[in-house]
Amino acid sequence: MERTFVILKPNAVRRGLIGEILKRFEQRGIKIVGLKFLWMTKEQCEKLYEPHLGKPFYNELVEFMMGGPVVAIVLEAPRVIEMVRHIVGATDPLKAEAGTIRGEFALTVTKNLIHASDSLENAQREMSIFFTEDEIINYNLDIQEDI
Ligand code: IDP
Repeated sequence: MERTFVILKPNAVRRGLIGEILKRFEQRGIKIVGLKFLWMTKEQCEKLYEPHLGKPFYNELVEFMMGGPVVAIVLEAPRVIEMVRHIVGATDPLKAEAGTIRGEFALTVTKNLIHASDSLENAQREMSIFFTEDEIINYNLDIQEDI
């Protein structure tokens, strides 16, 4: 079973899209195993976006991500990293397919509503910034036999 890390960015919270986005993961049969509502510290933000340090959009991105509360989520399912990236859509909302979260609700690249890990290595690195291992909850979904 694979895990991935997701953040609902501050504009997703401000626009009242928490439920809409969580619904899309739940209805797909993906299990929520970690969930936190928080205001990111500068340290957390810099760690999360460390691979982008020095890029032209870095400062704008960090400022935006620290401009309001976010929802940090750990999801669990088979092949969940790729599955969630598919549900989220392309980084640039202009290129995100219709039916994806970004394809339906996002307009600009910086404010593309949601972050989702792109590899096993990054998923582990990113979730460890926000969750300790004992904050990840182990339980069974009722639907598990049927997905
Ligand atoms: P991802 O979120 O789809 O994985 P990444 O390439 O990891 O995309 O970039 C992280 C975040 O940085 C993106 O979600 C987006 O908010 C921002 N970003 C990436 N590329 C650009 C850009 O060219 N201009 C402005 N912001 C960007």
